[in-house]
Amino acid sequence: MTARRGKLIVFEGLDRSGKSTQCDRLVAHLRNRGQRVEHLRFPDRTTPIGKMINSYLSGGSQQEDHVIHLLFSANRWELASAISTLINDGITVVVDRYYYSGCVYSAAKGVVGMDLEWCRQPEVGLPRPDVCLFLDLSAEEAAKRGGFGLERYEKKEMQDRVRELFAELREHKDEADDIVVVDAGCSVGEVEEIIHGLVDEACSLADRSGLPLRSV
Ligand code: NYM
Ligand code: MG
Repeated sequence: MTARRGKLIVFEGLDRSGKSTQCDRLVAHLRNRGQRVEHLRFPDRTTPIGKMINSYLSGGSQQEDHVIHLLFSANRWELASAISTLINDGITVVVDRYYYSGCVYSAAKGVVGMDLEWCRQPEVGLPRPDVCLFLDLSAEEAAKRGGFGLERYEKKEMQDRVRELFAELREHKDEADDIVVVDAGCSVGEVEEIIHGLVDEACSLADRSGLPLRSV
């Protein structure tokens, strides 16, 4: 029997939608089951590019809109081959935000020419998720969870637009069935249960198909 490859599982959603909590819980759950799991998040603020992104998000520096978009993308590309290696070695990778955030947050700024399609181009070729779990919550509900933070983009109008664009991205011809919407308005435990079911389904589908890791 050939060893199974790991799976690439992505969490997406607005700020305050519960992604980080659910990521932590899924990682713990899979590890409890004896699986080898790596937990990543984007932006990865620890690399030199990630430090530039962190400074931009926290208001410490300015960046031209195309430039910051490409830096977010480059921050994924610097980890792309490491992700592929982990997966080929049988390790599942759980990621808190990925290129979907990259597309919608940049496109939500409304810069002329920077539509979803333009924003998606630098991401083409990245490791493609087995499943993207979109934790769906309105900006109003998200704001009730202790309010948005102080980072750039954490404003109601921006979050509303981001949510609309996530919906548009789900209709994109190349996103096929990768993105699954999860109602993030339920309790943490209920959302977790739903996620376990969806992840099991996506993982067994990948195992049955026997397909190698694909590219965006
Ligand atoms: N963000 C995140 C982007 O604008 N582009 C990207 O490619 C990614 C991965 O960064 N408001 C935005 C979304 C968030 C912010 O993410 C920081 P987090 O998960 O809140 O640390
Ligand atoms: Mg945030």
